[in-house]
Amino acid sequence: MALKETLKQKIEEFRPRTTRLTKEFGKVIIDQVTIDQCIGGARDIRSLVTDISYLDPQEGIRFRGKTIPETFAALPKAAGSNYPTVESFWYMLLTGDVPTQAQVDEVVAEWKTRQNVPQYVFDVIRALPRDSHPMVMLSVGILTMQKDSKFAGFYNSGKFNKNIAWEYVYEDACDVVARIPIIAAFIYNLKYRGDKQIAIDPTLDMGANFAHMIGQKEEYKDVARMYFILHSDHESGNVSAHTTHLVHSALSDPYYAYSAGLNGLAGPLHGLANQEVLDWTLKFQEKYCKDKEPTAELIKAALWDTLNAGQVIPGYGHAVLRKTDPRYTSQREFCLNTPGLKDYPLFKVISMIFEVAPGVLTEHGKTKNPWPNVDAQSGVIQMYYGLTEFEFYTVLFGVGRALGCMANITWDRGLGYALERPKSVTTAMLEKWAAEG
Ligand code: NMX
Ligand code: MLT
Repeated sequence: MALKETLKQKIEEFRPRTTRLTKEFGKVIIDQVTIDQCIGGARDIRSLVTDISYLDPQEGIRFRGKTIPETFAALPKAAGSNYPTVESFWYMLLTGDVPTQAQVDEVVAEWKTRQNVPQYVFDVIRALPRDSHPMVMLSVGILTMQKDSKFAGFYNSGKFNKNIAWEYVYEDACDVVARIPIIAAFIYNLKYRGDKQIAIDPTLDMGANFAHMIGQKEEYKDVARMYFILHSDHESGNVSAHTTHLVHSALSDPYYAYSAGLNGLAGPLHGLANQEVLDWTLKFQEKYCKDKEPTAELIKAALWDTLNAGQVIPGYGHAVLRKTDPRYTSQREFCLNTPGLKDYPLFKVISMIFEVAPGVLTEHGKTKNPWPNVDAQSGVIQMYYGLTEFEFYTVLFGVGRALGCMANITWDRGLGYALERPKSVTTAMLEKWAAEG
């Protein structure tokens, strides 16, 4: 059965569960809210639902119930590779099922029919100042396609019907995930390769084609597949997924929604941290290691300098995780298993930071989680393969994150989730409740 048909069956089977929960158990209390949470970024409040992925503070992410190693082991692999295609992962994120090779082939073929980015997108990106951040270019590129949104077209057709609205979100979602790597490659070539563009290779899967389109070598195909899968989803509360969900809850179409999500991903406390990690590490080498090898002592001093300047250590800490991020571990293992990368000097520095930073952050005493997150380990791999323009790293994150965000809003519409509109209170109200105990 084709992916959309399978999804239709899944959504229709699932709907009674959501309806029953709201109708029969709507008043069951699942959380309480403290003043701390109200002022402190709604941390830990259970108020979102998703079945695409779940983040356990100790264990880390599970995609559709599977840990990262289980995910990589379960999915059919790309031809000649140890890694699955992004397309097979997309099938699993949407349906919860591990696809057969034939089902993967169908998605790969379908994305090829969707990946032709309209020329006006390239024209608009080209018209931006060339020194715009690549995340601006990506966000604008996605937003520019809004005029052709199938969901918006359906909404404006006068035949809008809540029960089938998800099908139009799905159509836009598939277009977004198929096109976003093409737009990202265009931005990369425009900004960093003197606008030398490379045409799509229609024989390649998504990750491999991205590698091809940015002029990368063969080995980078697996890097792209791994990177996009690892960065895809981190349950619903993170800034990019939550923003996408929030904007789409107003029935703004997937282009409006994901462009907004990307704007959130571009923040230094979120996806931009991968760029900041490289910036921090290279500045550290420049300042402390001009004529000497990096040592744990030098790293410790640099970390304290950053903390004493009132700045955060990029790539460390997390709003939910309380252990090393398994996405960090997975990428670290990739480095350790890749001859050349294992002995790459920058990887040695990143590994040394991993040995030292948790202790320094614990002594500093502020962060609830002194362990590294995904961003502490992703940039070094890109640097090793010659993708040295680290302001581009958040774009890579954005290509991967499209998978999770698009899968989530497809299900949001499938299950008819409501407009998101939490209630605000005033400071005087908080003070009154505080006085009342
Ligand atoms: N370095 C220094 N201080 C930190 C760090 C860090 N890496 N992480 C948290 N803190 C501080 C934080 O600023 C806060 O200080 P204050 O009370 O003065 O405001 C205090 O510790 C408590 O924060 P937490 O409750 O531990 O963390 P929170 O949930 O608020 O924030 C992050 C989570 C991820 C925003 C935070 O850990 C951080 O800023 N990390 C560095 C940036 C980063 O790596 N972001 C990427 C996250 C992953 N991603 O890809 O999105
Ligand atoms: C993410 O992948 O979105 C980040 O780890 C941030 C988060 O989960 O809050």
